[in-house]
Amino acid sequence: MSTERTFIAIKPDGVQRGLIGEIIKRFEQKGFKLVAMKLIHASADHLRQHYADLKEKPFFSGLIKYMSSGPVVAMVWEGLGAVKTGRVMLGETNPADSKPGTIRGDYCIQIDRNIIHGSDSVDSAKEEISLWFTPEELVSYTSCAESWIY
Ligand code: IDP
Ligand code: MG
Repeated sequence: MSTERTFIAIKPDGVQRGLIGEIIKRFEQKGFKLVAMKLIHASADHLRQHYADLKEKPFFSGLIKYMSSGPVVAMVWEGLGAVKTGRVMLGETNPADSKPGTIRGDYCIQIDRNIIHGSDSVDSAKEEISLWFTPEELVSYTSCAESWIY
């Protein structure tokens, strides 16, 4: 495993339902390092770019409407295997297939209201991070998760 960065976003329903703290807590307590974070009401155009690979899907317009319906918490988390482990922490795309203990398994029911996004590969993480953040917004600091005793 290598140190990676993944793009995680709490979707509008997660924000509206008061799940920001719970979700951040899981990534923080897992041991990942928060590198960037902002609350942002993204435009439909921005979200069309973010989900460009899904533009032919029948649910695409509904997805853009959902994602632009309110603010999202956009974050970058860093650590060993952060992309793959982040996806495991999220659960499956369909909450009905997500095991208890995962974020989607614990907090949602519907595939079209599944409260959280996470990059699915190191390459897509890089693209998503550059879409949502400027290089200056990626903060450089040392966390306890990097100190010698850890
Ligand atoms: P992922 O978020 O687990 O990576 P993707 O297949 O990339 O799943 O789909 C992106 C998002 O599109 C999902 O998180 C979900 O919000 C929505 N979505 C995926 N499949 C469906 C569907 O069949 N109906 C409605 N929305 C869907
Ligand atoms: Mg995806």
